[in-house]
Amino acid sequence: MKKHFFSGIQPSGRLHIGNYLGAIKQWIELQDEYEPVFGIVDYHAITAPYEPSEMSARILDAAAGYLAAGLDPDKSIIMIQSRVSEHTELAWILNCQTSMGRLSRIPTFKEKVRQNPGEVGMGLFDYPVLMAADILLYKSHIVPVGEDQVPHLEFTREIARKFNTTFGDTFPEPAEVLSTGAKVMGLDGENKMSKSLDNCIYLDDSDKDIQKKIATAKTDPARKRRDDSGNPDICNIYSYHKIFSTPEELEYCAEGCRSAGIGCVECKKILVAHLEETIAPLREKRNELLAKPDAITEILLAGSDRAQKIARETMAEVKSRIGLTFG
Ligand code: AQP
Repeated sequence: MKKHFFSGIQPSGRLHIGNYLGAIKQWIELQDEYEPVFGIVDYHAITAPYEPSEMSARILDAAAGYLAAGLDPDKSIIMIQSRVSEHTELAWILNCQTSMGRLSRIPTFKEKVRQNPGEVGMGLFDYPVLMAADILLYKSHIVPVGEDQVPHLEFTREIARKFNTTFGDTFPEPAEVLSTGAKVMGLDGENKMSKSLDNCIYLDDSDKDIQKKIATAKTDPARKRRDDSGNPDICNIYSYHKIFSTPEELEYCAEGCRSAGIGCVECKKILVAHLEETIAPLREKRNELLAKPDAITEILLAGSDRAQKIARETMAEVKSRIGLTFG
C-alpha cells in the first residue's frame, strides 16, 4: 500500500504560475511514489470575502488546472475539502490543543491582517489549524508546498507533537518539500504572487496577456534608460529568468544587464517566449477539459469518496484517543 500525503490549493481565484511551480509541479512528480490526496480547499477559500455564486465554477476551474498540469486521478485522489466533513471535525479537536497566542504569531496571519485590516475573521485566524487538520487527517509524512506555507508546516508539526504527547502516538510530524519555484514574486515585484493581489501570470493567460503583463512589469528601478547599466540581482524579471531560462540565457541576460549590452525589452522577450511555451499547453488542455464539466465532476466526487474512507479511519482512531467513544 502506498502512503498518502495531503496538499491543496484554495479556489480563491485563477491558478497562477506560483501555484504551479510552488505546488502542482511537485505533486505530479510524487504521484508515482505515493497515493497523494490533492484537495481543492474550499473551506479555506471562505476565510476571505467571496462570491458564493462563483464557487462551483472556481472549483471546476481549479480541478481542470490540476488535471491539465498532469495529475492522474488513477494515481492521485483529487477531492473537494468541504465534501469530507472530517477536515473540519479534526480541526475542532486540534483547536482545543492550540493557544491563541501561538496562532497570532504566525507570519502569514500577520501579513493578511496588514493587507486587510478590516477583514480579520475567526476563519482567517484559525486557517493554520484547518490546514494542520487537512495534513494530519491523511497521516502525511511530507507536504509539497511553496515557501509561504513553511510556517504553517512548522505549526502542524508542533500540534502533531502536542497531540501525540497528550493522547499517545497518532500523527507523523510532516516535513515540507520545497521546489525550485518555492517563492514566485508577483508582477508588482513587492509581494509574492497571489490570487488575491491579482499580481499574477495565470495558467490560462493568453500569449497576448503574457506579453502585455511582462512588458509593463517592473525591472531594476534604478535602470531608467536603455544605456544605464542594471543590477539583475534586484530585478524581478531576472527572478523569473532564474526559474524559466537556460543557464546560457541567464548568463546572457545578467551580463547584458550589468554592461547595458542589452535592454530590458530584449531581456523580457526571452522570458516571454519561455512563459508562452510553459503556459500554452496547460491552457489548451484546461480548455479541452472544461468543455466536459461532467467528467471533471465525476472525478471530484469519486476522489472525495476515496478521501473520506481514509479520513474516517483516522477520525475513529483520534476519537478513541481523546475519549469520545461513548456507546
Ligand atoms: N507565489 C508563490 N510562489 C510559490 N508557491 C506559491 N503558492 C502560492 N503562491 C505561491 C503555493 O501554492 C499552493 C496553494 O496556495 P493556496 O492557493 O492554497 O494559498 P496561497 O498560498 O495563499 O495562494 P495565493 O495565490 O496567495 O492565494 P490567496 O491570494 O487567495 O491567499 C501552496 O502550496 C502555496 O505555497
